[in-house]
Amino acid sequence: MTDTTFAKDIHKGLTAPLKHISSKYFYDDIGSGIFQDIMKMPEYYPTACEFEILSLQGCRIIERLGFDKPFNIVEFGAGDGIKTRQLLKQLVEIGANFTYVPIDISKKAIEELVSGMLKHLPKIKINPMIGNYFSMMEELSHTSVPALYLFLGGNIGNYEANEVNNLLKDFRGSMKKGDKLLTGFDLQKNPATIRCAYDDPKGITKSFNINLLHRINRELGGNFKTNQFDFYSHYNPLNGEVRSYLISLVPQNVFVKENQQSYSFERNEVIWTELSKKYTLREIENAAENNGFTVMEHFMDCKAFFTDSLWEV
Ligand code: AVI
Repeated sequence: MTDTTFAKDIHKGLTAPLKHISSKYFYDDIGSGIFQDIMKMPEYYPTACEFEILSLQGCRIIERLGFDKPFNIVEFGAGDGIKTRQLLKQLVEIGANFTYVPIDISKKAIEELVSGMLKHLPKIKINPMIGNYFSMMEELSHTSVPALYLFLGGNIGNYEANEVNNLLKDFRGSMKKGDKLLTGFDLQKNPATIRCAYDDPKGITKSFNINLLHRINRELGGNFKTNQFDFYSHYNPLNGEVRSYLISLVPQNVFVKENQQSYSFERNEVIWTELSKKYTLREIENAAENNGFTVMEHFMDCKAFFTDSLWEV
């Protein structure tokens, strides 16, 4: 079935002066599968770092919540839930009275997450919500139950600075006094480490990007010849930004049936596909303060590559 928003965004992005496809379109079923492979790559450190934080420091995070009555743990975009499970397991062990509320736009993703979670933690209370984050948050903000909101995995790094502020302001607007937000931020580190994570020797990240073109072919009737595109990723240590691109190797025209439109590419013309921002602790603190939060604690892995930063309102 055609997704018309997708068709419109592709048209807008491929007719812009700097061609662009939003990284949110990486995650169809095939792209989500490739992302699972990325998370298993030895070069892609964020997953292992956050797993370590939640496994080894979960108790300390729980202590800092200070909730003395039943509470919700609300998670945005939980993925496969393996990392979150480390935290929930520790809550179950201490007999905490909580309900896990995973939110995702995809029914399939939620169903898989819930069955995986119940397989490992059969006694846990789960109240899954399918839909857009903000309408779900709006709904939750009307309850008097305190909440810990989780925005893990470094997803915040995929948003531009103005989008980060809008997102945090929206979170803040739906949170009650005493609610907490735990956000995963990838930290600035040796640029060579970051470069390898986003341009791996096996080309898995390249196929993650090329899948965007396959997806346009599959869903919008495009005729991209994907072997005529290369992948390029660049980390700028001065601003902490990884930016990734597809490069047209030859001058070419690509027709997209759904849009009844041909798009022309010059040789070496780029399509920008992703931002993945790496933060300093100071930048994280500024983001919190500028959007009405107070930083309680940064929970970092032993290499200080990644932080789950706990904020309160
Ligand atoms: C989902 N997101 C946090 C990943 C990241 O690290 O920015 C997506 C990704 N892109 C390339 N590798 C992984």
